Amino acid sequence: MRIVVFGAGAVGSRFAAALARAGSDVTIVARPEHVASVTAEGLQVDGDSRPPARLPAVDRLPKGTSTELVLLTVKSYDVETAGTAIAVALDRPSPVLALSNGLGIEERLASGLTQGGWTAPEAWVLRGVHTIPARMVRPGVVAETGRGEMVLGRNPALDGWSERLQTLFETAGFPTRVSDDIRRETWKKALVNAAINPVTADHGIPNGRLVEEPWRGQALALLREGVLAAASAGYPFDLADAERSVFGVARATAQNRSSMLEDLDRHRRTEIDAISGVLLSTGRSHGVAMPATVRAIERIHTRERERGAEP
Ligand code: KPL
Repeated sequence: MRIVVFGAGAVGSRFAAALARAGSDVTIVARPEHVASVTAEGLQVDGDSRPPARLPAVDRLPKGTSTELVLLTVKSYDVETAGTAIAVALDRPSPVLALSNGLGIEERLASGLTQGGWTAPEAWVLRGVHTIPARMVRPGVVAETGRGEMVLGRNPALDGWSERLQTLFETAGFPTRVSDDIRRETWKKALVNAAINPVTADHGIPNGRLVEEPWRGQALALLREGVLAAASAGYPFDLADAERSVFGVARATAQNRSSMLEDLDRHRRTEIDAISGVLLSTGRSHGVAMPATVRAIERIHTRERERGAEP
């Protein structure tokens, strides 16, 4: 399958390398320094003895690009702009699988695609969520930092695509399932991110250390509030199940540094607003008190300022 991975940072590059090795014809759209290394030496997976994956890399998608699928792996705050760039560049609409962290991603993507000229963007958007971790070692080299799962939603306008993509990801080595309720899966993943990411980013610890105190207690306080907010929006979760999900992901990605911690280390803006920020505004609008979430958001914004994060 011809695939464009739009926003190939660490995670997008892990997918790109695995899909290319499994036989897909993959192009990545990435930051200029990553593009330069991949173009010169290929895309290397750290510790993999095979030669680097050779694939086209560009920092802008050229007009008239032809593809069968776009994997969207940009940061949540870039989803709308990316949608516009995709719609402007592609020679005709194709399915876009949105894999970014956070809530409200489908709406942002549809808005971007509309601004780029697509008339019925909802017909092309598929949502997926995953817990597959990766780290950018240096431009051109990505590390696989644990195990995870891909969950794909459905779109009635894209009949059979979810199963087709399930096979695609499974063949590339990623455990994948199709869900009939991707909105709920998106909330569940947001709860996991809201518990893991701010705590690991604030304290500079890998995900595995979240099982230890005092971080465990901090993550649980965020999770409890997140579960109340999700319930207020019509997505009830059992707290014990949610706890098992959070600590299951923390263990399966023990060596990984969360994307929020990596963002701070690279002086980049984090996704705190699309994760904890949306949980907070949802909870507040239903009268849920969320003091731990308020503090976590403030701490991460302070860290962003301390690191001089790009706006
Ligand atoms: O989604 C992640 C992230 O870091 O953003 C997890 C799965 C928590 C891996 O770190």
